[in-house]
Amino acid sequence: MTMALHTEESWFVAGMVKATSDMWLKGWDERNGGNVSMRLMPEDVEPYLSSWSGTRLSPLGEPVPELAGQYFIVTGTGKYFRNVQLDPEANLGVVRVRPDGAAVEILWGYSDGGGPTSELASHFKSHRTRQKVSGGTDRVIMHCHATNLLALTYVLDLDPVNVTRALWEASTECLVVFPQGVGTMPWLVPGTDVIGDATAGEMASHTLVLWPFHGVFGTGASLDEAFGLIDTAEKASEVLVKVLSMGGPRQTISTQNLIDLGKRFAVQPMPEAIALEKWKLAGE
Ligand code: 2HA
Ligand code: ZN
Repeated sequence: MTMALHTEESWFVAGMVKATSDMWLKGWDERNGGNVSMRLMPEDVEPYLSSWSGTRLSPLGEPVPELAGQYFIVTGTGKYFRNVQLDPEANLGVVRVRPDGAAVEILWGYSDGGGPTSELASHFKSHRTRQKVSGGTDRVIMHCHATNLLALTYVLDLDPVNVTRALWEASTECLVVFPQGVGTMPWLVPGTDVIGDATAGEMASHTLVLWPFHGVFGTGASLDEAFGLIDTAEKASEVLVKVLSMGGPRQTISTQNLIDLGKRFAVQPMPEAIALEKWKLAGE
């Protein structure tokens, strides 16, 4: 007889605990701020399936039939990232999308009766888009309130090309880590299908999407990749906030420097952001 494995000891629960704990310690996820989802493959869930007895359903606002049958581990609605490590089973859940894509089955977790994040529409619509454009490689969607990225949305001209160029110049590694640049959108009400559609639309051509005056969405093949992406953009934003606070840049990375970087690291930088001569603040 084989013993059922404990879900709390799985690599995916351990990974979510580490990601949410690190995000809390970074100061990106006050109170119940932020949410993370990761696609689990059949071989990831197989050792645990027989121990999952959950039968609760949680409906989706708009169906996502493209994700039918897929498994995800998702942070819970209203949950505090700082508490995930204390009780993963109450703060996280594993769900499977129903065959019609109109609801998810809660297989494990949300043990106090909760459900998946209020931003599930943005997550699932973004998963749908990233699965298409990455050929299935991208498995993580991560949302948080990264402080300096959020602060910059109050002063930068929010055109995606402008934001991309400003961040690329704020730290040398940025162009290499997000060559496709940063997507943006107008302020929208969170927790809706409207913001979900806008986010997923930007995710078609960017791995990072800014929600003005709110936060950021990032994607990647793993929790490390999505976290590292947001961390890199947030670090550059912190530098830029300091530079602006010192009166603005007196010198910077040049267009030729950016082109050379792209060549050395074999990435194709967003052409419009290479072509932009000078990024600007809002109203300039
Ligand atoms: O989960 O961050 O955008 C709380 C939020 C909503
Ligand atoms: Zn948020």
